[in-house]
Amino acid sequence: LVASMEQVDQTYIMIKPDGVQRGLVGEIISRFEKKGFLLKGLKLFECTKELAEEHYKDLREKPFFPKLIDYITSGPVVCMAWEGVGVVASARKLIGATNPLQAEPGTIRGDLAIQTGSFSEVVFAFGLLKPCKESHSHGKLSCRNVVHGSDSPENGLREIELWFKEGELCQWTQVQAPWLKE
Ligand code: RTP
Repeated sequence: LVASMEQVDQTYIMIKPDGVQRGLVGEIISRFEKKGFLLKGLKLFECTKELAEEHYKDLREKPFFPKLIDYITSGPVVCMAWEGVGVVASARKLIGATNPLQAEPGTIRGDLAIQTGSFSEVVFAFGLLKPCKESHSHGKLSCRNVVHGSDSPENGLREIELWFKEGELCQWTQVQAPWLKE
């Protein structure tokens, strides 16, 4: 019964434009669903530059920021709110490391992505450049890693509020076998 006494959190998960373009929407939703988290909100959405900039405001000073904004606004994204005990950290584990080439097999990025920018991935493969977080991206777009997940419960709430309007989230509970919560 330990889990039921812990705090229930919410996290904002977003399938990025490359995930939508590559037809990975079902696969990615399925991983969170099968894990057992509760889906509270879901929509396909084309975001504005302003919204993308607000979402990533902590990265404003990063050299890859303009490319990151171009990437996130390059096509529709799938916005999701997921709820559960420990959902923020658990979702980050399911997603895997930021750089898909470094993400462990079994994670979403480890299983489904390699792309780190059109030019850079070739250079990385030969060890001539450090990928992603550790250096500037030389590709046309910032690190394409199919999915986003909030990095703290506070950011989970902030991001859900940012991406969803009132009335877009459903307050429902799942009828579960009692042993799932033991
Ligand atoms: P996310 O917020 O999307 O889950 O990613 P994260 O915490 O794993 O990584 P973060 O450092 O917050 O970066 C946000 C997104 O920016 C892109 N990125 N590009 N050098 C680069 O080109 C570079 N580094 C990061 C990635 O799309 C990353 O997910």
